[in-house]
Amino acid sequence: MVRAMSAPPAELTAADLPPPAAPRHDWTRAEVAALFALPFLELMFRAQRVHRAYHAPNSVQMSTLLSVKTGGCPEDCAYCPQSVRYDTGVEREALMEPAEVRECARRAQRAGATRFCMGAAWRSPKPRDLAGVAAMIREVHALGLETCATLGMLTPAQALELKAAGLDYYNHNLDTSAEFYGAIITTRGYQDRLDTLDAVRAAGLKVCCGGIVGMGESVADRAELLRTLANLPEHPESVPINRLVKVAGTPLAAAPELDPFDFVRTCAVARVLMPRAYVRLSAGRETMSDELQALCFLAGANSVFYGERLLTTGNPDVERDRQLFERLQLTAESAAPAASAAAV
Ligand code: SAM
Ligand code: DTB
Ligand code: SF4
Repeated sequence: MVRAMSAPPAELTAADLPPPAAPRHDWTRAEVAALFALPFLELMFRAQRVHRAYHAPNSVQMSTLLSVKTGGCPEDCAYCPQSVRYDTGVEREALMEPAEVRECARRAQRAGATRFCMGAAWRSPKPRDLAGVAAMIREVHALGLETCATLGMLTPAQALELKAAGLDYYNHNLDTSAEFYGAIITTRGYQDRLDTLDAVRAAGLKVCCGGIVGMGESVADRAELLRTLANLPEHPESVPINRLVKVAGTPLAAAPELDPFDFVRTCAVARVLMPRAYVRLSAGRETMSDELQALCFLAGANSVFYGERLLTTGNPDVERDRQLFERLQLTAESAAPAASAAAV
């Protein structure tokens, strides 16, 4: 006899699963190494379990990036097309005007983005530059978008000035482990990055901080990057995981090919270590297959950069993302109530 079966729930939620462990800030090297060493499917299961306890399982947050000051950066980050030291064909441009930025933000909002991130190729902003960016932030904030900026190192006073202008998030990546950092950047140290993160937190800004995979780092370096982030006094609200975009002219243009599953593993471990964070599938999506992106979402990535451009390199166009989301039945996270209240 065939037994009648009730329809399975559309989504397994926290209520269907054992309670997850609470977020921790005391991860050991051995524990994080053990996560990376798990069989792939086991790691994916654990990441998915954490993901469902803390997040809507089929929803993705969308941020749009704009380079508001391009090229000519004095720093020597080996991956970056905007460093003045490498011949990459990126032209140096002046800081954009607030009205121009406002138009770009409005377009991003109409296309469905809920956060707008302004990036500048600076080591750190000069006082006049900061006033210019503060004016942009006021414009974007007034549209009802969440605001994010990435401008290099900040002093505590600069972080407060940005907060007062209406900044919600500050992006400042650790990029890799403290041990490997010197092989990628020599013009600043890991402690400089940590000091800026402290200043950002102290100003009451939300922290967006992650790194890059595929620069020739070891699995132990990836584990140390994520452990450092997870052991901060508070987890970053947003953790961008970038796959290196190999740009001709940069020292990393010929970096060894990364196994795509190792990228997925990095997303999954980030999800397990920082349950509440939005893990952003960041740079490198343009050359990823839809299947690889789907695996990243399964691993707990729940945010993307949305729109044709990152800062100076390409990103999937809006139509390709629309189709991908439709095929995976993913929905775009809507704006936070306070943000969506403002007129578009
Ligand atoms: N100049 C500021 C800074 O370095 O903090 C802000 C802009 S910088 C371009 C922001 C981040 O972009 C870097 O920390 C790095 O993680 C990422 N990035 C830059 N070039 C990249 C590339 N070729 N591939 C992947 N990520 C990249
Ligand atoms: C982040 O982690 N990735 C974004 C954003 N934060 C600022 C930048 C990616 C840049 C990729 C290379 C480029 O387009 O210049
Ligand atoms: Fe400059 Fe930022 Fe690029 Fe480094 S990553 S060279 S600091 S723009």
